[in-house]
Amino acid sequence: MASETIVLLSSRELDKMRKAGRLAAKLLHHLGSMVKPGVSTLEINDEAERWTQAHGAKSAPLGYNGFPKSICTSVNEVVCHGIPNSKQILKEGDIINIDVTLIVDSYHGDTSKTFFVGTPSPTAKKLVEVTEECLRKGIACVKPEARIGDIGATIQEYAEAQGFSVVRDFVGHGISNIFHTTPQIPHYGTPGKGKRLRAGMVFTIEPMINEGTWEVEVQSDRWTALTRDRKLSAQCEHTVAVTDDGVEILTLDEGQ
Ligand code: EYF
Ligand code: CO
Repeated sequence: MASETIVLLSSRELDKMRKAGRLAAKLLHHLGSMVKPGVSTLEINDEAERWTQAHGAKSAPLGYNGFPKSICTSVNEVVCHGIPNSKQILKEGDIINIDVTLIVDSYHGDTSKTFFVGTPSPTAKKLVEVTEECLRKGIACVKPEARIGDIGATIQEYAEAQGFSVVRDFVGHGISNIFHTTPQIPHYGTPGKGKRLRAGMVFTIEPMINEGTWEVEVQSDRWTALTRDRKLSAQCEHTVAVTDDGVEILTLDEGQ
């Protein structure tokens, strides 16, 4: 991180973040409807790119640090940053995280969700449900004067009580007209530690929860992170703003 300063967004900037967040949520919902056995992750990527351009937005991952595609598609043991591929065909029982980040009027909306391909195994179902609850519990910690460590501690306590582990190597991040900025938001930690939250801060919370070990490896493609034990990993993500009286989730679709 270039600086430890955490920028507070103006109400004009928050309006732009709302627009980007809402559009990202709409795209994620749309891509979720494509998740079926027989569909390739490249087909999902290509529809994301087509839809993004048709809505006058830009995909942030494409070309970011050289990333080759418009979305991340992380299947089963892939923790994050999976690269869509024509040879990767979804099959019954898989889980797939689709992670989209859109740029609208220079501001970013970043959201992800893990979808079931057909009927999940009992373990996959529990892992995804626990991951979604981790995100809900993390978001519920967000209010002025709370500490960044409160978010991670709450997520870690719940995930581990359910028999799962929390990935350490990737964290949530500040986001605005910059894709990744301060603060970092770990999904593990100690209550009462870390910087205090202030109204106007905007960041992602994006817990990656593993069936087995929390340790990850990065593949030789230099992007794809997978569990060291090759057991399942799930993730979900929202972009949130700290408000005067709590939190606003910026990446909700209408009706969510
Ligand atoms: C070695 C990237 C850089 N980073 C984050 C950059 O949606 C995201 N987070 O919620 C997200 C998506 C992408 C991303 C796509 C590319 N990157 C990935 C892996 C390694 C790395 O630097
Ligand atoms: Co994301």
